[in-house]
Amino acid sequence: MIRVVASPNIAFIKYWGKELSSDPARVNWALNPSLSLTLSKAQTTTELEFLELGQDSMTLEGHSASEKDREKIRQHLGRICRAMELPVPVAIRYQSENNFPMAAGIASSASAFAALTWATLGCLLGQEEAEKWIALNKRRVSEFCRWGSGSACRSVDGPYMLWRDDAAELQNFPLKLRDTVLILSRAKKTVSSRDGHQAALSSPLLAKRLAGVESRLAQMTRALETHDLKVFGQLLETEALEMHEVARRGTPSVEYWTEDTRRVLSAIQEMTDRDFYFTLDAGPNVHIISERDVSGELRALLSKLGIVAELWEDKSGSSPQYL
Ligand code: 2P0
Repeated sequence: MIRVVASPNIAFIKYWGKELSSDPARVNWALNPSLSLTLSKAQTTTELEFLELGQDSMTLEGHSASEKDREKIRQHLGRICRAMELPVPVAIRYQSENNFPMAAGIASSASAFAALTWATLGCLLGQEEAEKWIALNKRRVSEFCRWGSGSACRSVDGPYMLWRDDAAELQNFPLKLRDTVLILSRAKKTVSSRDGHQAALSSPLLAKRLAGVESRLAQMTRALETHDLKVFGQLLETEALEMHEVARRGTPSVEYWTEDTRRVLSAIQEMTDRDFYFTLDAGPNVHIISERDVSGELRALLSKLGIVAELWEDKSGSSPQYL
């Protein structure tokens, strides 16, 4: 039995829009490069066992997995076994839990598929061999994760990951950043990321975004390398607003924000001389990226606005680990 823990990531430069390709090697192939911060406190813990007979047993968050989730897990595991040229198990026991609220606006698919990839390799090769193989084949492992969910390919290491084409690689920046999530809504996402990616393709703003995203990435990379938090923050916010505007202008229009999202963002934008900056995932919750602990200021801001919201205070993290 293999036990593994993996963390999700928050994108600074977003993956929004993927290729429509029937080539299995190009599944979840992003239209643009993306840059992310791997978290540490938010974790998915997955247990996996290959069985020689019997039937699959799969539980997610303590409940028997849905048919759709079973299919996804089976498919992902099968693809890795075939890519490794090793036999697909007759049956599996799979159990996975998150320590963060699913509706916290922290992408659970990234940590879920990173954990499943590590767990599958652990079952196939044995933990010790898997650790060695992963260390020697980081890009390949990132590619395996991508097959499950695009953003998962960035959860293979950290803190900073750059995903370009098939896989993501570690970046070295001198800053230690944290992510404080203002959980404004716990409601389930109205539009899945999958449908969001699809709708983005019809957005009249997508072409312009794609033409400019490399330049924004280069500027953000420079800002992170030179420890220029202010320039980084401005680029971070422009990027988040742009992704959501692309989504909004798609057909169908995808709106992830709530009234509280709008109010919080306006109030933050009005604050002069900030040293913390916002970004958003595909949801209404606001992620605040900063170097220092800004939870006090954020609580004061929420209270001033009369908004009741929990904070999820996270820091930077790294690669999944076997337990
Ligand atoms: C990102 N998001 O870069 C962007 C920004 C959400 C907003 O990646 O279809 O769950 O599984 O490849 O990775 C969400 O998309 O989509 C996402 P799939 P995924 O983090």
